[in-house]
Formats: sequence, C-alpha cells, structure tokens
Amino acid sequence: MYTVNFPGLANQYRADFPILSQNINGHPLVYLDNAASTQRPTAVIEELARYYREDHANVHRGLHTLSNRATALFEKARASVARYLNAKQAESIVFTRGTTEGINLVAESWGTQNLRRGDLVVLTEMEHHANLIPWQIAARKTGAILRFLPIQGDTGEIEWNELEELCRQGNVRMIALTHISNSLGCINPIKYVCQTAKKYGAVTLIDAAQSAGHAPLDVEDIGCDFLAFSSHKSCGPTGIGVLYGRKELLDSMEPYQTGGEMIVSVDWNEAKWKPAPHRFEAGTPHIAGAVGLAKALEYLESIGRHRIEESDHFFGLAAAERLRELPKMRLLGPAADRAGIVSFQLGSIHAHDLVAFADQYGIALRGGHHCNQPLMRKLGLMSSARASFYFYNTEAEIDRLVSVLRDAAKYFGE
Ligand code: 7TS
Repeated sequence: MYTVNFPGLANQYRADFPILSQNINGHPLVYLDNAASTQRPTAVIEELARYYREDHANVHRGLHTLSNRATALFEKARASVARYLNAKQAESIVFTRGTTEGINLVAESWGTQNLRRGDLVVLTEMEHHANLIPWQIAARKTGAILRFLPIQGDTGEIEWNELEELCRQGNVRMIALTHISNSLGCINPIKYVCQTAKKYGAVTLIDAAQSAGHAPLDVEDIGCDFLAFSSHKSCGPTGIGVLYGRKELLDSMEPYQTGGEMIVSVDWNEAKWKPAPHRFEAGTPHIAGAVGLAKALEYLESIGRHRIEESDHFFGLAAAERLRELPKMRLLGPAADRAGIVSFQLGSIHAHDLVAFADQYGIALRGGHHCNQPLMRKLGLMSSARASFYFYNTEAEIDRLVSVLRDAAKYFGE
C-alpha cells in the first residue's frame, strides 16, 4: 500500500518502554508527541537508578574513590557522545542542558565575540525559537544582521542556491539551521550547506534536536563547526544535552558562564580558564544525565540509526498518506523525503481542540505554534496539530489516529 515498507521495529523494541503499556482515559496510550520528547527504555531508567545507588559523588574535585568513579563515568559519557557523532576528540563535546543552551552558548560566546556591525547571520524561516532568539540578541549586541532563507509554502522547500548568492555578498559569518524541522518534518541538506559555508569562510551551526536520536550523524562528514542536540529527544534523561564544537574554535571562545571547576587559577581580580570543554561547564554538571545519555546512545546504536531513520521515513510518509484521506485536511511538509513528523490543520478546528479531543481517546499529539511563531504566521496559521513518531510506534496507531480524527471532524462539524 505504501511506497516504503513498515520496518516493524516496534515488534522488537516497544516492550523496552514501560510507559507505553498503559491506558490513558480508558484507552491504550498512543504516544505521538515524540518530537517534543521521546520516551525512555528500561535500560536508561535502570542506569540512572544504578548510578545514584552505586556511583554518585561530585566530579572533578574529589580525590576519594566515589568522586573518581563518578568523574570517570562522566568523562566516559563524553567519549561515548564523541564516538556517536564521530567527533575526532572527546574535548569537542560540551555538556549543556539541551539544544537551547547549546545554541545560546554559541550565540553569546562565539557570536558576541566575533560578529561585527553589518555581518550577516543566515538562518532559515523554519527555525525553532531556540535557533532564532539567541541570534536576535547577538545581532542586537553586535550590529550583525539576520537573513532568512525563505520557505516556498506548505512543503517547506527552500531554494538552496539562494544561500550561495547570499554568501557571494561576502559578509556571511554564521549559517545556523535545523537539520530536521520540528513542524514541517523536512530534512535539510546540511552537508551541502556546510560545504558552501566553508567556501566562503562562514561558520556553521546545526540544530540536531530532531535528528540526533533519529539518524546517523557524522560531524566530520557533515563538516559543521557546531552541532547541538538534546538528550530527552533521543531516549535519554531531561536536563542534559550536547554541544559539539570544533576544538580550536571552542578554545578560541570565552565562556559565557563562569564559576567553579572551569578555571585553572583565580585571583581577587581575574581568573584563567581551562581549555574546552571544561571552560564551558561551570558548576556541578548533570552527572547522572550524562551517564544516562551515554546509555541511551548505546541503546540507539544497538538498534541501528539507519533502521530508525527508515522507520521515521515510513511513519512520515504513511501517516501523511492516510491523513490525506480526511476531508478538509491541510498537511504541512514535503511530499517525499520526510522525517516522522506530520503537522496539519483539519478544517477550521483549532489545534488545541483537536489535541484535547484526541487525548480523550488516549492519543498524545501536540497542538500550537511548536515554537515556530513566524513560520506559522507566514503559512497563515495560528497553530497546527502535530503527530510525531518513533521506532516504537505501530502501524495500527496510524489507523487509530485517523479514525479518531475522523470522529473529531464529525464532532466539530467539519
Ligand atoms: N530545536 C528544534 C528543532 C526543536 O525541535 C527543539 C524542541 C529545540 C531546538 C529545543 O530543544 P530543547 O530540548 O532545548 O527544548 N522542540 C520541541 C517541539 O517541537 N515540541 O516541544 C519541543
């Protein structure tokens, strides 16, 4: 029926996610809010408990056994993340609170130290607020100018050769873009963007919030300077994330937060920083989070990121195909190459009403502007509803979604 085959990963892996086997409002939970946050497998939940039960102390400061053990685990987690991203060295990995903090770090540290009046920062019109507002602030502080690669309409397609035209103007200093759009589900050609940037001497930042847990990512192959992601969208704990940065670039940047553990020496009036990554990790980090994230990445590797990517592709296309059967359905995102994220507007039903209706039947969707206010405005929408899938979802859950949306259309008179 579909152009891609159902990968069937749920048969093998759904049982690893205890939260999914519950009823919500008297119906089996259908969790389709994975773009907001994925769920955690038992392996990660148990690793967090094990860490607190057996190994916890503060890192990098104690000389006692537990502190050494916690430090070793924390630094081992950094090395695991480096391997996951194919970063050349663990020192390129900064632990943050999440994608948002990673981008803020770059915009504040790299941005305010390197951008000059009239420099261009190039973004796309589909950026999450987390990859927009930090650049607005950096631009305000430095006099740099933001430019946006426009999307062509509901499909979210971008004329990528416009990037080269912009770069030819000569003063593009930063290109920051999302790999996968959290509302349109399109997959952007980040390798091409980074190659183009390099030709013109611009620095690149990839927002990998929606891709790190979903597809193979190789920072060497992509050729990016920075890449940020969140653990909680990749089967790991909340409150921890990763900023990858080219080591020499990180070492050239001043920290934007200061305090304990990021220094070499401190005097009354001045201090000297450690090299990266520790200069960017002031204060006690989320140690358990890093340990849990390493376990989550190990779990994703055991499934195989290519298989997860295939599964997302199936769900994106299959859900779009089935949702199109509904009358008055306006689907966002590309027709072909798409991730497992499908946003839509059904007739004139407000997305919040639709989400509340679906929740009565145990279906978890998201409705709103998805932290893409300017994008929604450009599309002439106040909001949209969104179903986002992961490898533990099933084909039957698409049927359930379509059936409940059909009932919603009737109920709201569409
Ligand atoms: N960038 C993108 C593309 C995202 O989708 C999100 C979160 C972020 C950045 C921020 O990530 P955080 O972990 O720092 O919050 N996106 C969503 C979403 O689509 N629904 O809830 C959060």
